[in-house]
Amino acid sequence: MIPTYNERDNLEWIVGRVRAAQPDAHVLVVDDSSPDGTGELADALAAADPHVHVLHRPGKQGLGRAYIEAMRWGVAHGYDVLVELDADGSHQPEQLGRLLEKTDDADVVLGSRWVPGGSVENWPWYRQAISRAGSAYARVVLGLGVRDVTGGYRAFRASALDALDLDTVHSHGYAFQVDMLQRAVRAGLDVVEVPITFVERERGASKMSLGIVAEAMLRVTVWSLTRRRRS
Ligand SMILES: Nc1nc2c(ncn2[C@@H]2O[C@H](COP(=O)(O)OP(=O)(O)OP(=O)(O)O)[C@@H](O)[C@H]2O)c(=O)[nH]1
Ligand SMILES: [Mg+2]
Repeated sequence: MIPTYNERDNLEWIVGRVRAAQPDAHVLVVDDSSPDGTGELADALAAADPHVHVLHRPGKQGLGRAYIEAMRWGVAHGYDVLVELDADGSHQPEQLGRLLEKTDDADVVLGSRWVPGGSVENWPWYRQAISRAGSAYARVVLGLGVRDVTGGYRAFRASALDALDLDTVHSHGYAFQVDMLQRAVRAGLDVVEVPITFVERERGASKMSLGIVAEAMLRVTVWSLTRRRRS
């Protein structure tokens, strides 16, 4: 599942890399009516390759909504494993095999920057510090026992998605990744991390914003308080 918003310069490159790395896998592009024509390019790729599929959404509604729709589509079409992958090259398709291997004995496999062997390329020290600190905060206050809490390179066994109650997921950016993870942990699913090398985007504009970071911090804090009140 590759969510896209204005990724025309990256799409063909990333889809080609997934197809080369995992020839049996199918690709689902989920485009939110990108003004730059990413959706039309995705249609052209799908027309030329039966392993490529496209969902068009009416407007930019955030990463979380796009992934939920993609997951429902994947379950409805009978796929066994559903993988989240950014379009900008940060998640290397050549490392997809590492995640897929582990889905034999885990329900959720996290591509992790912050376990031994994992790393980030081309991030300034302060961005690494913010990401590590954000993960540490969410890990501690939510009791998650996982190093990379906000990462977006993840594989889910389709059979495990029921336990996550997708209907009630309302978070969008990094908060979406934290939300899915805490649901998996609370449901008692097997969650494992595998090291990945995350590469900062080279082309196209970032959709990361202060709002996305604020949403994540606020939601994590609220979740931690409700969790404490319950226990
Ligand atoms: N469909 C859809 N895709 C989105 C939306 N927002 C972001 N994306 C896609 O989600 C992926 C991750 O977004 P990025 O902008 O790379 O966010 P990021 O990785 O936190 O930020 P950078 O490190 O600056 O790249 C990319 O493939 C985006 O095109 C959205 O609202 N809808
Ligand atoms: Mg990115």
